[in-house]
Amino acid sequence: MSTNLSPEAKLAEQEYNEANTLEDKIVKLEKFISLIPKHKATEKMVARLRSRLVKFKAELIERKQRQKAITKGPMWVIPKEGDAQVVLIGVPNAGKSQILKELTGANTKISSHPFGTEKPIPGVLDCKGAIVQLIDLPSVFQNIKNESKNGPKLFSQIRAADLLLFIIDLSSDPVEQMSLLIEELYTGGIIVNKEKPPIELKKTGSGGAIIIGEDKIDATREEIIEILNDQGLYNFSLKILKKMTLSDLVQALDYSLVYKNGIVIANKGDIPGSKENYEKLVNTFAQQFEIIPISALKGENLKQLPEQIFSKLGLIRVRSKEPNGTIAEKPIVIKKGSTVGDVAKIIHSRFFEHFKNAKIYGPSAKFDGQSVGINHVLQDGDIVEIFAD
Ligand SMILES: Nc1nc2c(ncn2[C@@H]2O[C@H](COP(=O)(O)OP(=O)(O)OP(=O)(O)O)[C@@H](O)[C@H]2O)c(=O)[nH]1
Ligand SMILES: [Mg+2]
Repeated sequence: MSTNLSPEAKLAEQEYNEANTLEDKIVKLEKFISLIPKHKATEKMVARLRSRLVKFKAELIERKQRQKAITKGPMWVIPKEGDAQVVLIGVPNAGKSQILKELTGANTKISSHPFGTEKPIPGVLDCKGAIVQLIDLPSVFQNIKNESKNGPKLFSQIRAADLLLFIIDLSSDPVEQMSLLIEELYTGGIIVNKEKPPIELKKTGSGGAIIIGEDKIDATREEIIEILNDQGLYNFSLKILKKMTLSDLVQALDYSLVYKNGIVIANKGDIPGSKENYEKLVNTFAQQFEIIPISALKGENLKQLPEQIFSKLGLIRVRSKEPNGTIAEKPIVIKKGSTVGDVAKIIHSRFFEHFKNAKIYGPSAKFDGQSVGINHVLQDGDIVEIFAD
């Protein structure tokens, strides 16, 4: 395997082969993989090694979960409250705490020194009645996974979030910051604004390997089978749904990965030179991310931020109208695509079980008071009046 590798990579390979604990194997294998030059000739070898890494990590997670059931540590990660949880991610001094304070009034420490925030601090954002929990986080820095004792907890907090806000400091290189944040999150198993490579995998009791869509992947049948065998799968049916590489397949099999949505908030727009940095950021990342320029310090562009955040959460706000004509003050917050039936269930099971019809006022109604059935799809801002027997 080690032909054409640099002396450092060969040494790393040897160290990996000699590692005998699971943790050590993971660290050494990650290092070895990072030292292999990435090009066409090494692609399959890297995919194979990554697939082994996936297996080791799955074993480690399982072991940790068993341990966690026995020992419970002190609370650091903030449990979700309200309708959604959103986290602020950025390098030291980017302005995360300042943003939390301006948007929610929460009491968090703002400091001109880096590493001012030491643990997550929550604030509450009222998005036209929807309650969004906004969380200020300690900063992310290079190799945080291994260099910070809080790294794993920080990753847990981010993994639980419904939306990630990347706070970028426009007074320094924004592309470097974004690249670092994306890379560091990846080491914590977090992938941002990307779709999981689509496959369908079923374990079968016998019959060996059935592969459908083999032509969509740039690899031989044997190479695909090897990867699945690495995961302990010998009898399976695998359907590959889109064009992908062997590395994509390994990623799709890695159940430790989470896929998150994120937007970029480009902060410190008041500083001279920030405009050039903003343009640089847009040129490199506008395809993958929505980018919103602000100045937290000067309060520029902050007013519409709660609505911009809410619109990325994939939720809608619906208010119910009672028989006496009063409209509920607090909206019901549900997933986009929800129906009148979903709302009926939330209000009272009786409304769902004995549903007759509903009247709709607002964006999804053709006209105010339109009568609709149980499967009518609602939109943000709708008012619903449900009639039941
Ligand atoms: N000029 C300018 N300064 C800002 C802005 N936002 C924040 N700052 C300043 O930048 C410094 C760092 O702000 P914080 O909010 O503490 O940064 P942080 O991202 O929370 O930093 P850590 O918690 O250390 O990771 C403070 O001195 C803030 O006053 C802004 O929009 N413009
Ligand atoms: Mg802070």
